[in-house]
Amino acid sequence: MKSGFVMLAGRSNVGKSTLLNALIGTKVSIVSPKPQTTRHPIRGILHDARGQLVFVDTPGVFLGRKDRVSTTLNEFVHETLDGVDAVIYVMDPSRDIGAEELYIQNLLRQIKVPVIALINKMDLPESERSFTETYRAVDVGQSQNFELSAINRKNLNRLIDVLFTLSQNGDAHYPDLQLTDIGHNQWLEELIREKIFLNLNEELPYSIKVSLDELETRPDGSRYIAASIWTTDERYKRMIIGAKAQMLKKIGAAARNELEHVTGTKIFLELTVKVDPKWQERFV
Ligand SMILES: Nc1nc2c(ncn2[C@@H]2O[C@H](COP(=O)(O)OP(=O)(O)OP(=O)(O)O)[C@@H](O)[C@H]2O)c(=O)[nH]1
Ligand SMILES: [Mg+2]
Repeated sequence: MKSGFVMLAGRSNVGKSTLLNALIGTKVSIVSPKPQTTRHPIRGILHDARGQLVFVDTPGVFLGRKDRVSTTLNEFVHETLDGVDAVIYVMDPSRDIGAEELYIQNLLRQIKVPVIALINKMDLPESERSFTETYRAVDVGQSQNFELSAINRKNLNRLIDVLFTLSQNGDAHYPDLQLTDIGHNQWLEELIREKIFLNLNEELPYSIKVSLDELETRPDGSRYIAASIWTTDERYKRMIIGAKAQMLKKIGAAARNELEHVTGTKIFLELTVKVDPKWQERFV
């Protein structure tokens, strides 16, 4: 059987996580319009009669911030570029090439693994993807070029075919029902973090961490979930809670609705906002 490791790389916000979810067919990795949504590498596993492809979704290359989180992310991208069967370099035709794009292109030119250059978001009207031609001209020594839309899932099968041809024969890395390497609890934390990202407008989300405190299935099948939202400053805490706790309610309702939809059970979700200026040092 074929067994391949494929890394998704690219600038923040180009749609790597959306593409991962489309390839796996279920929500493995959270998605938002804000940069640096993905904070830790997350694997999604695709099973097929031909074998198995393990996709690694990575935090987007983001040079704007020099704090600990982004430094760690960029180091991670450096370290993991070697040792995979293929890299999919995801590009967004609605934004011009900038410093981050050049930085990642430079990295990609240095690696020996086959690179697939993929222009995403092709569902956007032409007027909104003004830089399509610029990206078509990109040369990082790629072995293939793709243009598709992760949102409407066009052309994914052709991409999967190519990835299987690039993969080696080998043993499966994961059992055939396993779709991701992140555990249930971590996925819950991620889902709550996604709702924070989607609802808050400020720079704030980068200073946030969600941790699960309690998860209990009650006799009637409903679930009780308690989680903490950690932030670095009282001022941020007030923003997350919002006037009359409206913001926190909105975040909680969005997470609860999605969880009820996915699990088909009633969910009670209790969120508490906590301040710890040093959470980044403790958790990252
Ligand atoms: N129109 C359109 N939007 C897309 C497509 N793929 C992703 N997006 C949107 O682009 C935004 C960023 O998507 P993500 O999947 O979170 O991007 P990412 O590359 O994982 O970003 P980071 O995790 O921050 O590195 C979201 O608002 C997505 O809905 C697509 O094919 N078409
Ligand atoms: Mg992502």
